[in-house]
Amino acid sequence: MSDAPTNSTLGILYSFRRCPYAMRARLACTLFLPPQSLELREVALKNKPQQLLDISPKATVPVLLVSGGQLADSTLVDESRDIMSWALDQAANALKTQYLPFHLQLEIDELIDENDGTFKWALDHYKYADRFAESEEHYRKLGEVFLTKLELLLEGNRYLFTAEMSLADIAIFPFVRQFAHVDKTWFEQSPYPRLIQWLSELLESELFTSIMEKYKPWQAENEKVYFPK
Ligand SMILES: N[C@@H](CCC(=O)N[C@@H](CS)C(=O)NCC(=O)O)C(=O)O
Repeated sequence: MSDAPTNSTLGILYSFRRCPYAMRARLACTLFLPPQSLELREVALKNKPQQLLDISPKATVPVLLVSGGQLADSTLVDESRDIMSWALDQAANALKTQYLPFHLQLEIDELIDENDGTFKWALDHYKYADRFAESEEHYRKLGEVFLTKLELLLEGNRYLFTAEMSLADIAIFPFVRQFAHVDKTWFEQSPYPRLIQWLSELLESELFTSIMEKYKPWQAENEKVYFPK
């Protein structure tokens, strides 16, 4: 069976439901692509399909294989931020202007860099503190540097940079969600009321619900799942 994306879809998205990087890719694809543009392949990280390993030796998710007719002509996009950019490139100009306003591009990029760098490091250490030298509180404090920054941004706007959702919100909230889930009681009473509200609105949105639908791990013989709905 050929593994090339079919001509009727824009490509194949390998994803993992609970991965925050995969969430941001699914969020962007849902916002910027027409329904059923992609074939979605849910991956079990402990049992990655050979088709994924063949196209992407580093084998992280998400991975997007953009259709090129034949597999040899297809383009591999194996970083979540690049998948977001690719999806935004497919969108109409009005969406591009909303989600990545020209005058904010640098700031949005820098905030996502910080999320993916120091905040993700603190998040992983907070979540698995028993594997590291310092206490849970120590790593949580390090993560709070970023939470404080987000809280300040939200003082000025409903979303991180403007009154409307931008790429920054989509790229970052799946990671804040993980941070909040380490100790929900602590998060709920933490001194970040705007952040709590922002996260709760995003988590309750139809957009988030739609990308969290559960699928069985992909197998070539199963019926294809198309995405977004
Ligand atoms: N820099 C990558 C990171 C992706 C990543 O690390 N994803 C995790 C899952 S959340 C993964 O695939 N890990 C590989 C594994 O667990 O085998 C991106 O932004 O796409």
